[in-house]
Amino acid sequence: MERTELKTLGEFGLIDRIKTKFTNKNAETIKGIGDDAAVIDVGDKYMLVTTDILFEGIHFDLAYTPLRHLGYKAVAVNISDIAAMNGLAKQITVTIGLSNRISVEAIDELYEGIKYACDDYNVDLIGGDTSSSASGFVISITATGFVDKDKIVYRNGAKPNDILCVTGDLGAAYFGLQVLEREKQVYLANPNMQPELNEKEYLVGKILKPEARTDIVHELKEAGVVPTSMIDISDGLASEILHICTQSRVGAMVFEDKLPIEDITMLTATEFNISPITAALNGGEDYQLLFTINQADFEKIKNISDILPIGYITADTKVELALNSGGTAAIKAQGWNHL
Ligand code: TPS
Repeated sequence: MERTELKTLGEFGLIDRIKTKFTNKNAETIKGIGDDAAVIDVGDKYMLVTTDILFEGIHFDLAYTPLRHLGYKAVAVNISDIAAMNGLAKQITVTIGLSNRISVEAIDELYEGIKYACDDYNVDLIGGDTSSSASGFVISITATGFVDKDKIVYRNGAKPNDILCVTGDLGAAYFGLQVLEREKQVYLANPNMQPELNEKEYLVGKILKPEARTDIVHELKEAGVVPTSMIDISDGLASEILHICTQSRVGAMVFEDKLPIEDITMLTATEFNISPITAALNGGEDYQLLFTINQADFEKIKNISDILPIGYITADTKVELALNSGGTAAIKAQGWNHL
């Protein structure tokens, strides 16, 4: 029997391999594996289904992650996937894997965060499962949502000359994580030291309590426009642009000087001696929406704050960054890859 290391396939290679083994049998299944959410025809609307799993040690470290925030984030990242299809989430199920390290009070806190997110995003908790876990704490959420049939947006609709937009700043969550990791090391070396997080609050907030951009879904609807393609930025801008371009069979030109990076992100990047551009491209966990839109429709939304043009789609399949120093560099998928 052949044995191939998972690393040789990577996360996306593995998804493609699974996808080729299944074909859809039901006419209601409009889209299965391969977008931010699956799409099911339920009559006058499409239903959207997505799921995300978070593992202790891979997605969060309980040393610096309050369970209230973890609950909120686990909901928000699913709602972000529904938003990436231009839909709004309505229901979630929550599955948790627990060890006896976790107290009843800690679980109460987790569900406080889940409830907070359910109220913020107008979502109902409708079920789930509970088990013990031998590999640390695990939380997996499935979300369902809905979108009008004529408003659904996939990853594969980008067209040459479309404008490429993001919905907020990038790289902050990455530096939030760096700050938390640094403070953890300081604490482990000397538990009496107080963590210095005050001026880093913005960054730490971005990693611990990300928001799903459902406000943008509402704004696009109000403006009467539908993007040609959309995705949410979980693995990093570079990786997500490549998903859109590969699936749409197009390329893109992104301008380095248009990448939205906050001052505090810039300052912290200098402190850590890490390029802020690399963090913006590959840091991940920004949970902003990345979308393409035709030029006429872009005119109708260009004054909405937080919708920022960063480049355009090209007919050839090169995906490039126009550098401040002149010239261009290829954008490569160096985003977060779990395998
Ligand atoms: C303790 N991290 C985890 S998942 C992910 C990133 C950038 C991308 C999206 O994942 N280690 C700890 N906490 C973290 N937040 C990270 C690493 C960074 P997915 O593809 O599963 O949505």
